[in-house]
Amino acid sequence: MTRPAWRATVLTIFPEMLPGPLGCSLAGKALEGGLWTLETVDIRDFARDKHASVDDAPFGGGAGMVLRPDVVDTAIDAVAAAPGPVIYLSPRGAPLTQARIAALASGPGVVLLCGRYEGVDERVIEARGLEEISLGDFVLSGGEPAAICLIDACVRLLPGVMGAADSAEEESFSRGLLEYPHYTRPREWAGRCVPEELLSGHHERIEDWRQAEAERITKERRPDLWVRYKAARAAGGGTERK
Ligand code: 9WO
Repeated sequence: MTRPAWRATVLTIFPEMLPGPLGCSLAGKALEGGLWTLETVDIRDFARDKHASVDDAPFGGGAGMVLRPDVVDTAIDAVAAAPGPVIYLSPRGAPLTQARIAALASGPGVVLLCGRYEGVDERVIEARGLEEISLGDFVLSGGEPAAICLIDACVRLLPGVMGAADSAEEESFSRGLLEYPHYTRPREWAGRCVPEELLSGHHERIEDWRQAEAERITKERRPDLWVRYKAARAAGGGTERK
């Protein structure tokens, strides 16, 4: 028995935004190669009236429009057979982590609801028990670019998408540290030399240097990650995720 390809289902009023950048490069090749599949669902197809309105003015007043709960609910019904959790991408969501990405990528797929305007009526979020996820503390004009980012992060982890070299030796966040610096030819550029350790050819010395640099950069730039890394290491979880 071979399991079906990982599936991304995207609910949006701008289906033409997909696959977008996911049609290029690594993700695009994997899509063409059938390693994952993409279904876009136009929320507007589930509008009830003849004007196909999906949004309305907010109760209580204020600027902008809100996506109607009945329309969004019907659109979610239409993808009931789609595999994976239904996630609403919003700045109010729980911060997305590499650990959540890894969990989603190892599952059957994901259903992503993309809001527009000022958002989605709160009642459909409650009634559906939607998981809300944020990529960071900023506001987009809609959830679609965030959906594209989330899918990209999952797809690169799917078996066969990236070279075995990369997938085996996990990067940056999986180890709980930021990435160490990278260098390529030329050995000297604009008066700057490649660190001597990397030219030494001594595998252990190179690994030590990279580990020290990853720690230095994490300490400097992300004291929050550094605290967690140290705690995980103290607890004996050398490969602890999150
Ligand atoms: C717009 C707005 C306008 C006036 C006052 C308050 C407001 N809130 C918003 C808003 O948050 N709009 C969102 C637009 C509604 C959901 C879809 N949109 C969205 C998703 N913007 N940014 C994201 C997002 C998703 C994931 N990670 C980062 C940002």
